[in-house]
Amino acid sequence: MTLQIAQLHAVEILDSRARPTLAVTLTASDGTQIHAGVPSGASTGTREAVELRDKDQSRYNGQGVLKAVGHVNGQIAQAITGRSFDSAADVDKALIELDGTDTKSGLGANAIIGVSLAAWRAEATLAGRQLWQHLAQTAGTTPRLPVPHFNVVNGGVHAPNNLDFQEFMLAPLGAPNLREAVRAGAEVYASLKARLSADGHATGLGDEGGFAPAIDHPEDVLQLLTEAITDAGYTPGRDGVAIALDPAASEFRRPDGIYQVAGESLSSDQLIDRYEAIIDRFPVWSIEDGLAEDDWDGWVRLTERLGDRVQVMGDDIFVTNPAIITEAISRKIGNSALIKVNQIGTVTETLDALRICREAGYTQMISHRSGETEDTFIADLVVGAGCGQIKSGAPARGERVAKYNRLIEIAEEDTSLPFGLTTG
Ligand code: 2PG
Ligand code: MG
Repeated sequence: MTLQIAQLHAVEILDSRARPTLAVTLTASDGTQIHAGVPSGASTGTREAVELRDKDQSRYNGQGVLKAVGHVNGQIAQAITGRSFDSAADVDKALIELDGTDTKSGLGANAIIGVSLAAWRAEATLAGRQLWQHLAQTAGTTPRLPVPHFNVVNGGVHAPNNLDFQEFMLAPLGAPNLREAVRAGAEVYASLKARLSADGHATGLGDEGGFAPAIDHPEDVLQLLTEAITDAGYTPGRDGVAIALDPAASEFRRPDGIYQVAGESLSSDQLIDRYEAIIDRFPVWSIEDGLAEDDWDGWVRLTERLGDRVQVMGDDIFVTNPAIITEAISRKIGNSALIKVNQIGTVTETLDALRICREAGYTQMISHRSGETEDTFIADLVVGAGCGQIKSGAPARGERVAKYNRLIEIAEEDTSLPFGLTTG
């Protein structure tokens, strides 16, 4: 099959946080039109592919993306329209070559990922396949419906409260299927809201649709969450609804290496002790970014101490980068990776990162960003990758729910798809 792109057009749109991002429209030579929306993070890893912002303070406080839009409509369109590609992977290759930098700072990772997402979606459409089927076929994976991880309490840089841990997620590991997992997430979300109100807490939402109560101690949130799970009629734990954390520890580590949690100053080892106590007390099954991205020695000890009890997942530390993940695996850092398409900048490299994890027995979770559009690419990606886990925020707010609803649609399209975690 060949992929011929007749036209490429980007425009500056808004993401879910009122910040500019890109929408890309690709027109194939047969007239088929394909759209893609580009996500954007707030708690970004320093080694992520570079998101190009205009820095023109007269527009959107410098956050405009007109330069990135210009790169799509100019250099990228010139280089790839009218040409015949063997595959979307070849389009990615051309984009990487055209950019010419290690960090995608030439054209901007936001420009590149927009075109890459559109190219993969176009290839699937032209082949007459669902995107998830197409991704599975290309990657040689067995498709699978994932356990959704619903981020129901927001802290850190995603909410204006004093909660240092960024994300508290519900993981309905014991659900028999996707539909019941979604129901569990939504029902516990409702019981959590009722409990927060009853305790006099505000029920305003953070960036990812989770509640953002004025609670300082992560243990107090975990207590509330565990009670909300029971209130909704579920069993807290791996047989029912478990909890996953993303403390996003890079955000509360001081330059002297000390972590600040709820007013306490903790060394890496003291923070690991704290996680151990949390796991003893609460049904936490997964901890993402438990330590900061540059605390590699701490990560080795974190993995040694807790790796056989919980999923020890790297986000800011791995940034979906095949080379960094390879190095981390060789140093026995973590046992799981969070995967975000815009952290690395092309779908091809994302599939590489997933493969490397699979081969090393590291689990993988596909992730949204805190700034999102209504694009549902990641729902198809997680099914196609067959990795069994996704996080896309709360079961509330359109840009979050769009991904979960797409998963429901896929489950309905193919009722033979297996559901749930993989073992490695
Ligand atoms: C994270 C993400 C997504 P951001 O830390 O995992 O939840 O946040 O997109 O702000 O980096
Ligand atoms: Mg994270």
